[in-house]
Parts: sequence; C-alpha cells; structure tokens
Amino acid sequence: MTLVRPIAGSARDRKKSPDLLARLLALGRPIVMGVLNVTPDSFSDGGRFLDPAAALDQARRIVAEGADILDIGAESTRPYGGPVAVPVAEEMRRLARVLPAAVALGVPVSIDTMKAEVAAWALAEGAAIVNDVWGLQRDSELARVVADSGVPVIIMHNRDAADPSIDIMADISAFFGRSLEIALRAGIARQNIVLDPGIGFGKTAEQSLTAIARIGELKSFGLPLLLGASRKRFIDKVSPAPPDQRLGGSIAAHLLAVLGGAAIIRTHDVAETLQALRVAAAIRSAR
Ligand code: HH2
Repeated sequence: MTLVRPIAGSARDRKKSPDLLARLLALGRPIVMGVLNVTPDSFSDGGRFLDPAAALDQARRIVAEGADILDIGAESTRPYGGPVAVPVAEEMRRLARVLPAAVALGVPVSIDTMKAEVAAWALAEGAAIVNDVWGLQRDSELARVVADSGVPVIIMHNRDAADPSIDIMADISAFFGRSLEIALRAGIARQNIVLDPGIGFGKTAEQSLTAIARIGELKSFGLPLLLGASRKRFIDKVSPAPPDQRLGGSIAAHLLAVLGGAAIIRTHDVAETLQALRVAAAIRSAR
C-alpha cells in the first residue's frame, strides 16, 4: 500500500467545503468535537482504539452521540509525558486503517497531527480540518498544506515546558500572534482559523485553570475559540481522580469555557457533554 501520495491530484482536487467552519458556527450553539485516539499511549484512552474494529466502533458511537466533528489522532500529543515521536509512516499506517471508514460516517473529520506530510495525506483521504497542537510552528510545511487545501485549521498554544513564573495569558497571545503571521503569510484565510489555548500543554495546573477562567480575553483576536479540557490533569489537582473518572471536572470546565466564549469543545465524552451544554443553554434561556 502506498501511504504517501503527492498533494497534486488528491488534496487539491478533492472538493473541500470552503465554508465548513462558517456552517458549523452558524448552528448557533457550541460545536462538539469528539476525540478518537488510534494510539497505544494516549494519556486517557491509550491502546483502547488501536485495533481498527474498536476504533471504528468508537467513531460510530461518537457520531451517533451527536458530535459535530470527529477528531482523529494517531500520535499521542502526550501533554504530560513529553511526546514520543511517531514516524510519519507509522502515524499514517494507524490512520489508514480507520480514516476512510470514519470519513464515510458523514461527519467532518479533523486530523490531529503536527506533520505536513500526514496532514496532506489525510486531507486527500477526506479529512476536512487540520488540528495542530503546535499552532503551525513545528513543521514549516504545514501552513502551506492547509492553505493549498483551503480547510479550517485549529491553532493550539503549546510550550516545550511549563514555566510557573510566566504570565500564561500573555504567552498564549504572543504565540497566537506568531502562528497567525505564519498562517496568513502562507495564504490561509482568516475565516478558516480557530484558536485554542491548549489546556494541559506546557502549563501548570494553575495556568490551565487560568486559561479556562480567562478564555474570554482571547476573543480579542476575533476568531472562534476551541477548548479541550477533557479528562486533563488539572482536574486531578483540584479533585483527585484517574483520567477515566474526570467527567464531572471536564464538564464543569467546558461549561465555564462556553460561558467565557468558547465556540467549540473537544471531548472524549460526547453524549454527556452535549447533555450538559443543552441543559446549561436551556437554563440560560429560561431566565
Ligand atoms: N488535547 C489533546 C490532543 N489534541 N488538540 C486540541 N486542539 N486541543 C487540545 O486540548 C488537545 C488536542 C490531548 O488529549 P488526547 O487526545 O486525549 O491525548 P493524547 O494526545 O495523549 O492522545
């Protein structure tokens, strides 16, 4: 099987919906992105969905539960362990076993990768969004791949190491400024950019809490905001629990993020998150 295909004739030619992000945001409610990790080592579900049949079952479940976007990652970003680099061919091998069938489920698929080659291949296979946990700052080719295919991109804040002494909101803003310069210079349309403060990435637990509490300040960029607090370690710091028992904390964080201005929520627990969002919206409109 050839895993690496040239971009010409595939990603460029395949029809991408130029207004995908606008259409999602026009739903007028928070957008829910369900997480599928086809990895052996993800911090909360590593190994559970490495088997293609289990991965597809989970993809179907995420879609059936009502996710607006299916986010598939084949390399753990390992927010708490330092990334174990996965070679391009291995990342694509893991994805190849699930991506076509996942795309066929009919929900836009975002590809969680920091590598241009993987992104180009996944876009050619039908992925519709690129989710880069290094905000286009790790692989210098990734911005061009995104620009050429005209798809939305999620720019997430990240740091090599947490530094408790810094002003995390200033650091996030400066990082977004650099990423936006890279994106716009490469020709990515502003209306295709989503910003994400990167909960748990290069941040202390306190800084993750701050980033959620002050997410509203990031509205000054005039771009939609995404937040992914699902099962993350800051929850354990506040209320000790292993990753698979952090649903309550995840939902609390996501509701507050939406109140603060987040438009998209990235979660492992789609049904519960949607229920919480719906109830919160109903209560707000009953005032
Ligand atoms: N978090 C993780 C991975 N990708 N992408 C965005 N945009 N925002 C996030 O907060 C984010 C992300 C980490 O979570 P998970 O995918 O469950 O773990 P792992 O990277 O270990 O597979």
